[in-house]
Amino acid sequence: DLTTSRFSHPKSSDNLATSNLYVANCGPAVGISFNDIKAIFGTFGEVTGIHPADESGTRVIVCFSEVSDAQAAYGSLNGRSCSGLGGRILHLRYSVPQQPQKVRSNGSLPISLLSSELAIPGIYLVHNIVTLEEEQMLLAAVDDRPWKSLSKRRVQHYGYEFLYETRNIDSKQFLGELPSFLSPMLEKIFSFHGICGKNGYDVDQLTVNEYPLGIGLSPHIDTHSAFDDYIFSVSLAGSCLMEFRKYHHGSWGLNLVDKQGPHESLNFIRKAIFLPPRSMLLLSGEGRYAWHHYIPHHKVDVVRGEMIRRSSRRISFTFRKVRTGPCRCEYPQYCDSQMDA
Ligand code: AKG
Repeated sequence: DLTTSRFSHPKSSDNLATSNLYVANCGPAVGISFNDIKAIFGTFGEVTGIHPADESGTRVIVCFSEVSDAQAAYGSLNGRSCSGLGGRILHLRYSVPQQPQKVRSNGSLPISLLSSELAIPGIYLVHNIVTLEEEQMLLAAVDDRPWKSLSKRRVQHYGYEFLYETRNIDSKQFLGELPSFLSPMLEKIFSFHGICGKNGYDVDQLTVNEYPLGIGLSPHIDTHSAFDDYIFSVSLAGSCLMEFRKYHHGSWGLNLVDKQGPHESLNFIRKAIFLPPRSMLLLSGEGRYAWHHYIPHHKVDVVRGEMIRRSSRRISFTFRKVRTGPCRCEYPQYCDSQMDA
């Protein structure tokens, strides 16, 4: 078991001064090393630690020994172009340490078969959303269309192309309506009254992924500003495990006091669910906005002691609705709309 401290950083920062600053638009993913951060913030006082605020590499927590030093840095740097960082504009808030929590080290991860066992708010698994015949029809339809090869898997995009470099779509490049062979599936998706609202839910973007045996998918949260509240993913032809993880803020990074290096106390809550063929996973709410999802690169998944060999390929149909305005979710620390605002 690992003990980690966590931080929250409420938006109303002005009257909440603490010795910890949450800094957005700053981190290794935007070319700013921890040493650069230490050099800039160190001019305001003793910096005792620098921690990633999440996995994005673009947000950090900078800890000072004195509140007054954090206030000085806040006053000088927040919303201003920072000459030591090539003119980059940093967005700061005060960050509040929370009670340390015990976190499982996750040597062996229990695998859920039902979304009620997984117990992540907003994640639902529906078994047998399509019949065997519908599955064959859907596979034949996509196999009749051109695939685009990525380095490890093949994809097709409908409605709008998903751009992997930006993890977004180009809303000006409409590829056309979703094809009619999808209609039976869309009707079933829309029938999730109660979960998705009484009037059903419209989707206008589909990514089809083909995973060869042993290939998974790296951890990600679908970009908040790109897609709306509900993401539906139908598994066809094969099964896999999907894992979810939620980062404990402040649990890794450059801890200057304990002389820990980056990644030394990497710490997540992890959960996993088994996705059988013809099932549909719905990501919404906290599960869509605050949990990373990914597929381990396994040839065999061990589910409750049983070895389940993956088939030669798994095809997933991921349906999403392109967002038209900024995201206003309740998870600003994961939200590019609210960070960039
Ligand atoms: C994505 O396309 O972003 C996914 O997460 C696909 C998930 C899946 O293959 O089920």
